[in-house]
Amino acid sequence: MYTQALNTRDQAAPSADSEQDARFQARVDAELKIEPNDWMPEAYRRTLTRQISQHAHSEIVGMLPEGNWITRAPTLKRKAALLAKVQDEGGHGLYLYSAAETLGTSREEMVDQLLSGKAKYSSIFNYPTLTWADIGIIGWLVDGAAIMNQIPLCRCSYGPYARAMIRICKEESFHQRQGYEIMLALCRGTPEQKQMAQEALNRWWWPVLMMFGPSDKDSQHTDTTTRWKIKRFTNDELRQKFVDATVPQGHYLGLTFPDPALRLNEKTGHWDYGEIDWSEFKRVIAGDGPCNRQRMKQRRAAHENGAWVREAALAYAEKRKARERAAYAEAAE
Ligand code: FAQ
Repeated sequence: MYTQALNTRDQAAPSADSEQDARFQARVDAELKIEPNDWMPEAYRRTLTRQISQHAHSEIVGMLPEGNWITRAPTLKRKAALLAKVQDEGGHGLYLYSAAETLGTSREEMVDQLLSGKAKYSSIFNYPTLTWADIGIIGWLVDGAAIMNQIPLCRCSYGPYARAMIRICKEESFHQRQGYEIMLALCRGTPEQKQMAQEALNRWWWPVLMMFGPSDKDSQHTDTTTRWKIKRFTNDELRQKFVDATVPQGHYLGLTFPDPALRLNEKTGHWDYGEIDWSEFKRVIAGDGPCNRQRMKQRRAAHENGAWVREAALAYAEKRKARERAAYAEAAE
């Protein structure tokens, strides 16, 4: 474990109508935070570990599509911003693994689940970054969608997750702006640059809408996670908020969205959009997207190549501990 071991798994899950369950739900309903050493239903612990670890894996795998462009960024300024952004994503993964560890699963176990293909990560990171405009699109749309989904998570009932999300959202906001600024530069540039921006939007728009998860009627976890105030909005509610916020931004860039059904509904005030191809979503999360195999191969190689760093860090920590123990013993004599 990389964090202090705060908790172990509950041995026996109490029945759904137990007094403990009722007290727990009352705390959640009163908007009190649940902390690592508080009693919690086993299913709450399990679903939070699932969601937070998937979120951590998404940040880590999410470094790959953009990492692909660090050596090819068009200017020094763009390279510096992209490097900082990709490093932030690595940092987000680490805060999130730490938050998940407070629920009793070690980071090693979570990483093993990712590398063995058991754990999911966001579908969006299985699409290729073919041109520089894709880097603009990832910032504008992927980080934009991430913020829409993650701002409500700052109010999540589980304290360590909620607190991690506050810092993450601040950083995501910079990521979104740098992406939109790349898009602005391309759209105000040459006709070829504008065309590159349009083509990137055409390729990424639908996969970004899929990031919010299956439609509410197919979502397995939303009912329980909203009752426990982990999620505050459903997948479809967040998707709609994202479409409403993003379409005017795209129009300001002078771009068109690849959806003939997209129109402002005068009655509701929302942008109506066309049918999402859920068969594509299912294929991608089942491991058969355009880049799934490549992403996992790269992650496994990075993990193996980093083994010596982990060993060296552990050996150094042991040495420091031994030195501290010896100093205490000497002082006590
Ligand atoms: N991809 O019942 P629901 C980022 C799975 S971070 C893959 O609706 P839930 C930053 C879901 O896990 C992006 N799988 O599930 C960045 C479940 O499978 P399971 C990640 C998906 O949990 C930017 C099953 O489908 N963000 O972008 C996806 O209530 C730029 C049924 O679904 C988070 O993780 C998907 N898109 O709602 C980094 C935020 N959608 O576990 C680099 C936290 C659903 O039963 C560059 N997570 N599934 O096997 C959440 O808010 C939720 O977990 C949802 C899914 C909304 C993702």
